[in-house]
Amino acid sequence: MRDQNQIHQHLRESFGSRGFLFIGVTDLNVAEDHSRFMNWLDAGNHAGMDFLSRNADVRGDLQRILPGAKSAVVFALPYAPAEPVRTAECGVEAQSAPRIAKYARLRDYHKIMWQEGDAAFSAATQDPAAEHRVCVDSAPVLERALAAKVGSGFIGKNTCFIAGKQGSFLLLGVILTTLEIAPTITLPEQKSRRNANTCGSCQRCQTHCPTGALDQAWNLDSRRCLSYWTIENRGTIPEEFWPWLGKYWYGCDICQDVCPYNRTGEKLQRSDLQRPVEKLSLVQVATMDQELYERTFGGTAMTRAKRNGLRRNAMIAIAVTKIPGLESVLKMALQDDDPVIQETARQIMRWPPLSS
Ligand code: B12
Repeated sequence: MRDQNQIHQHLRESFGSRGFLFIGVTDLNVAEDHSRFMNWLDAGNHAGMDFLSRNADVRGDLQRILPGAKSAVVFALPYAPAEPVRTAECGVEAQSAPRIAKYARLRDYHKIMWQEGDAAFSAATQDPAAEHRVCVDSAPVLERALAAKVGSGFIGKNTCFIAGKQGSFLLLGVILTTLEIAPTITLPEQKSRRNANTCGSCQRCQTHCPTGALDQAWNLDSRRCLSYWTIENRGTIPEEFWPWLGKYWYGCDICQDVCPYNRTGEKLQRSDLQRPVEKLSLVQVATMDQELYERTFGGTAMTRAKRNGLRRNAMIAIAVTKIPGLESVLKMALQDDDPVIQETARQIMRWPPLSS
């Protein structure tokens, strides 16, 4: 067997030279995390995300994703902007204007992490006989649980993986491999770290979450999470959540923005991943056709919400922040083919703060 410290060192260098953090290596035993995941599902915390319940069993048995897999290598892409974001996206200049989550400001991270994570792993291990599979949101893998097992970080009360002083503005990738690589920390060490409450008495994420989604520490109820409603949900958005779309109209970073570990966190190292901010106004987003949508949002993670999801969010953000142009947006929306866009327009017209 090759010197394991040397393999770890090669992995660290190979991922590091591509602007990633090498988080570590772990075995594939996720039994404890999987039972936590099942309890979370049973309590309905996944809201309408059926993709989580569909493959629920597979998440506990990673050999079903890559037969013969023995180890998982975890790496991360830091994405906190190097410069503080002063101007909000979509042409609105005020500090308090509706914004999008930080990760969404990049070119789509999935493709970058699949391709370059694969290259980093192959260059470091140089074993053509071994099989591997790179997973970035693309397979039923508990990415945070694996990250937390490798020792260079922990799960915060906001449920995010926090790499200590490097913070949590990190996107995670997991590479399952048939290679047996020694874990970066031992089992007893894993256990003691898991039980350590590294957030201490801090509850900032819980108290600042405007919608109470972090009802208990270490538990996120997606039915109350703005990120769920603005990205994953395909229907209309309940009005009780609307006021907060005036702050974030796509995704939400509040529970990480307030986390003390993010004061000094790792910044995006690769400027090539930043995409030029389009100067579209929210009115343009709310009324964009397919061509403008593809030109503006194609190749970014924001396509997850699809064109009509972005339009729906923008319509609500306009109504909430009283940006001029609502009347013409509503007129168009009432004639739209999409029932969710039509219904959102009707909701806005009867929304008490506007109709009174
Ligand atoms: C579904 C999903 C969501 C859902 C549900 C989020 C949630 N908290 O469960 C919604 C749409 C709300 C969401 C939002 C966001 N998401 Co998301 N999401 C996912 C996805 C696809 C699955 C997560 C999942 O299985 N959730 C179920 C819960 C029960 O599992 P879990 O969060 O993984 O928690 C496990 C660990 O905490 C583990 N565990 C290990 N050690 C310990 C120790 C203790 C004490 C405890 C309690 C638990 C624990 O046990 C849990 C169960 O296995 C993952 C990708 C993936 N395949 O993992 C990305 C992922 C979690 N999301 C990510 C991101 C970036 C976000 C957002 C920041 C995006 C945004 N800005 O809007 C927000 C953050 C909101 C938040 N506080 O979680 C990143 C998180 C990176 C990180 N540093 O943690 C991931 C890993 C995607 C990626 N490839 O990087 N997301």
